[in-house]
Amino acid sequence: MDTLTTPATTASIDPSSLRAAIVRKLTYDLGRSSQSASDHAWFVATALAIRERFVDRWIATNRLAYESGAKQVYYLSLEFMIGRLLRDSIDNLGLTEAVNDALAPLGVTLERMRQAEPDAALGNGGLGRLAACFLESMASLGIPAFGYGIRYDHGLFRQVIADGWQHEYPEDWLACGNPWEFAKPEIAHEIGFGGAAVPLGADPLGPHRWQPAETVLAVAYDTPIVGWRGRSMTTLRLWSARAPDPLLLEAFNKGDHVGAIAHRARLESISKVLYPGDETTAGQELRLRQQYFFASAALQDLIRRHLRVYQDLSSLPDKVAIQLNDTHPAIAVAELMRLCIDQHGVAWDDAWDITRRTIAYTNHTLLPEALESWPVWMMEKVLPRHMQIIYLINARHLEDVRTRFPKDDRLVASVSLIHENMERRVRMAHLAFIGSHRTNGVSALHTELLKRTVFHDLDRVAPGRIVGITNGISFRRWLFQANRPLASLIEQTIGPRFRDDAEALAALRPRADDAGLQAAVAAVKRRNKQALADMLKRDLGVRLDPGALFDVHIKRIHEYKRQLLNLLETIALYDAIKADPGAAWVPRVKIFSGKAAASYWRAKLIIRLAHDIGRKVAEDPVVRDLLKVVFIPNYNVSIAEMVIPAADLSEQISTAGMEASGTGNMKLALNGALTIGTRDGATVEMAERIGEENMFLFGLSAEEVTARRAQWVGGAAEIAKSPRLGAVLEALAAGAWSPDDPARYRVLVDSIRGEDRFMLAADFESYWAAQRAADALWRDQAAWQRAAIRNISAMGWFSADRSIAEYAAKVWDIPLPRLPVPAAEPPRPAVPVDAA
Ligand code: 26Q
Repeated sequence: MDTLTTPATTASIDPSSLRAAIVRKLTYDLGRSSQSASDHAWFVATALAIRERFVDRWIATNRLAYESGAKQVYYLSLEFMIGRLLRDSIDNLGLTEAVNDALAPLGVTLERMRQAEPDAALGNGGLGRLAACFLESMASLGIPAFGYGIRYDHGLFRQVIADGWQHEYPEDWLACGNPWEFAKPEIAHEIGFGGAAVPLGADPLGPHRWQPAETVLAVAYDTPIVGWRGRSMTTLRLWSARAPDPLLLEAFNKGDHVGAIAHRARLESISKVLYPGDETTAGQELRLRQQYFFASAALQDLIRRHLRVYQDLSSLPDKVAIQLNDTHPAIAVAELMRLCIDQHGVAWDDAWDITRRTIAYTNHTLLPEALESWPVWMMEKVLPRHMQIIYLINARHLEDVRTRFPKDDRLVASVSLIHENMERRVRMAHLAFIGSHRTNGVSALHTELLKRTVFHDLDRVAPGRIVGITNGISFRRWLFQANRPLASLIEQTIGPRFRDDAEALAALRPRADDAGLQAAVAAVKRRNKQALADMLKRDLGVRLDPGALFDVHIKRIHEYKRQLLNLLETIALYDAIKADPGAAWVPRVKIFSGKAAASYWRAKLIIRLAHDIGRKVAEDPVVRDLLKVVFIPNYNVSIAEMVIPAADLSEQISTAGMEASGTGNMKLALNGALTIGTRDGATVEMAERIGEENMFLFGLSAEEVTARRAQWVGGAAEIAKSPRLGAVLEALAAGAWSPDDPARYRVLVDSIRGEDRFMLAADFESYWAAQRAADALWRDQAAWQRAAIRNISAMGWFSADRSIAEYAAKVWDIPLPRLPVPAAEPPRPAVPVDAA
């Protein structure tokens, strides 16, 4: 089957045959009767039946790529934040109606079944979700691609809040099986650790024999990812660790029963759990082993595939593009060198040429504490051959720098792969930069700052290597599926073209003044807010007024993301309402959701503060109808899909210069929320397209933040100028918001009064003013909805399809395949929104 001519039609799907297939799966694959099947069993049966509809296409897509000699993308990522896949697959195949019709006589609904699918959270946050959106976009654009990662038994922890404190519990997403994946036990690569490497000849650049002390197998599990209109597909190949010997039989027979299996448990621990860090300092040996484990498996896999078709590795850069998702897979640079030289007899210089032309690297952070580096001693212990290779790469790299920039020792030290300080460490960002032909930032501002800071000197040494590719999001998941009523309304207003070409949303802009459309957008929003309120009533027992302004702050909890600034403003607003309860206050619901890294106690304290504030506000009869604070526990992709369509206001308030891009900012604006935010990350580019007058931007710019830092001003001076903030901090420090433990928040207050690294004091007054501007606009509903429509209309550029097209052109050198244009649909009769 040629995917380029696959008709994008679903006319051939007949609900009764689909129903029969689902019941067959339920009966013969699951051994359940349709009378007693649980929602989960129905989900699995449906997933298996749907899977049958795309397996042929998946195999054909792979074969086509293989036979046509097309260049393949391999996206290496330690994280894939997939979420649920049922609706994604059904929608992208155009089967939603057919599935609904198939299920109706069976007494199950798609929605109930959908909720039974576990949320695959093999990631921490933005970086992992981006990887998932990119796989879907590559499938939609017809770019042959594999995502390579780890099949963690336990993804991101489940967050439980007890008495306002976060507790972490393991997530067990595989407990009831995973109907989307195909186990491929025959695809297993050996991954070595430790031991020693000896040269095979006199040339230090020549091949070595590495005798690892231990070996583990990386076993493949494939999940097909369906692209839009089912035109093409990609594969998520996750590796699971398996001990080569299931049991040390000799030890077992000698009576050491536990020891005999402990060996296995140790090796298999590599794929047990997602490392629960998000931009925090941490580096443990297990994480290094995870990184090498999947990078090596990926490279062995793609080399094997390449050599099946092509004779040698010299053509690798023409047929393969490897994208490193941050430095987490950066060891791939040394591993590709090792495989070329030690396993495939390639000479050093050729191997280096192949490596650099094949690999590209995306940087997602500027925070010094999140830039990975590994102690040289640990690298020597775990990966002795790789450490040798890194030394050799470095020696040649520094020799080149010394020749081109004579007598510049500062430059040499700054671009060296080894950081020589108290402890010698390998700088993984440097390794990724030196070992790749392109390094990209994820927004325009972030790219600019990369050139100015972490990669300033490397940029001098290798000018032109750094490019900017602003992140994007999957419109299929974040608009078509998560907000069907809005997507239908848009379709009724401007026609269906935006479903294939996101930029077509621009046609909404001239309609922003249309009172009828404003009312319809408001009605959709109201309906989504009601749905969220119903869910929160059911799950948390809180009652929300869908007429209030829903102010949403959802993302990882981190000091630079400044949930604390939002909470300080909440207290100030509480004080203001108390001081003048009769004023015309806009009723607000402040919704927070997000996880703190398990070891990040200040972030956990911020979560506790949200709960303390929530409780006190809810107990106050004067305030409780005007202000509510809700913390939704266990933030994940599915919660985001509920909250984002219901948001009026999107909080994007990071300290300028610290959020590389943000992608939640895009999802919220696409769903018609107005942004209150700083000029940071991709929010800057959103403002260029949306128009600042349709947003509430405030605060110091990245440059102003840098200048202020240089002056060592601290928070005290700003607090002195803001009686409002002074009062809030005093109350917090005195224990007014934590009477059970008055000292609880003193550390937070002290840091604002002291260094104020995150500029909360400096930005507080302008944030307050921006919030009041939001109140003012809310009172003029027509103006608010006009701004919301302008937001939606300007978001087309932020589709992940555009990001991927840029990667294809600027980094991978892959032409975009021409996919069939869907047949023109007959114009639809206007449907009232509520029937959509
Ligand atoms: C590093 C060292 C040791 C242990 C863990 C880590 C680690 C783990 C995860 C470092 C970073 C991450 C995740 C980073 C992340 O999600 N970054 C976000 O990436 C998004 C996609 O580009 C951006 O939109 C966000 O701005 C950025 O914060």
